[in-house]
Amino acid sequence: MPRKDDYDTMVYKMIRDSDVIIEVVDARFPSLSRTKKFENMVLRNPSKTLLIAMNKVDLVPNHIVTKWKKILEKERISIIPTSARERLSTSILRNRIISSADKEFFYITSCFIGLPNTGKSSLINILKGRSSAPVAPIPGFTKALQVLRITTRLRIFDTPGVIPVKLSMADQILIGIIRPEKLSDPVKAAWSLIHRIDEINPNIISKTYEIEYESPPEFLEKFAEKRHKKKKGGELDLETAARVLLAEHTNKAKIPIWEDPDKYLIEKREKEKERSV
Ligand SMILES: Nc1nc2c(ncn2[C@@H]2O[C@H](COP(=O)(O)OP(=O)(O)OP(=O)(O)O)[C@@H](O)[C@H]2O)c(=O)[nH]1
Ligand SMILES: [Mg+2]
Repeated sequence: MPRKDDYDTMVYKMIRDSDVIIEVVDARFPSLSRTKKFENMVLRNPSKTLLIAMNKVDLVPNHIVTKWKKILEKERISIIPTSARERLSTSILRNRIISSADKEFFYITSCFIGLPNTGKSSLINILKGRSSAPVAPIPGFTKALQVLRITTRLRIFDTPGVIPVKLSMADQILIGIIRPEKLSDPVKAAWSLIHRIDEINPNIISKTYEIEYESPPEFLEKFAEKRHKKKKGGELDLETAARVLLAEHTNKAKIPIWEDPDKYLIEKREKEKERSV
């Protein structure tokens, strides 16, 4: 498996060679799943265009998607809310890629970048009209660059997802970009997921699983009980329960959770105020 630096270098090269760069972010976590480092590389170069596909909008209520779109457009970024699953706005995306490219050149090269599991390969497959880029509910599924001819004019590069260094482990688990089986301590990872979700929406886990709890460890114990995850001696098998919870979140998006756009705006304004003092 290539090292993180190799992934970064690969993505940098792709951006360098592309006219239009599509950053695919998860519509549930539009702020957390952006990679500013790559965005800035595109924005520094006036001959390149950055489009953000806010994918998986089927997992978020419409009014939240609309709010995020407005907020990010104020930052002068072109946002296209999409759902590869429900084939929403995928032709809009294709047309925007083609219309954004420099008209002088007939051939357009574009690349899809973003965190693992955001739906890059799924979107490309829809643009192409048949499955060509392998897709899986497994973060880090695309391992190497893949070039796909979408039309005679348009070539698209699919890139492996890159995890930004700045993202905390709790946020990586929240966004679902780490394979649950790769976590060495699933119990701690599950606690941290529960804690992080409670911070964003304190009632959503108990509503989803119909379990009342005071703390993440208590939730996991009750969850193990409810799912009959027990060791041979009858003792609760917290490790298996934790893996089930993590897999349901990462692979099936079972808990309806998303970043609050209003909170994002408040925090952003506070940061700007601090900077101006
Ligand atoms: N609900 C929902 N799931 C989606 C959508 N698009 C993709 N997925 C699912 O998300 C998972 C990851 O999709 P991929 O297309 O493999 O994602 P990727 O960004 O190419 O992932 P890497 O190759 O790991 O970087 C798969 O289980 C897809 O079915 C969407 O619009 N909505
Ligand atoms: Mg992929």
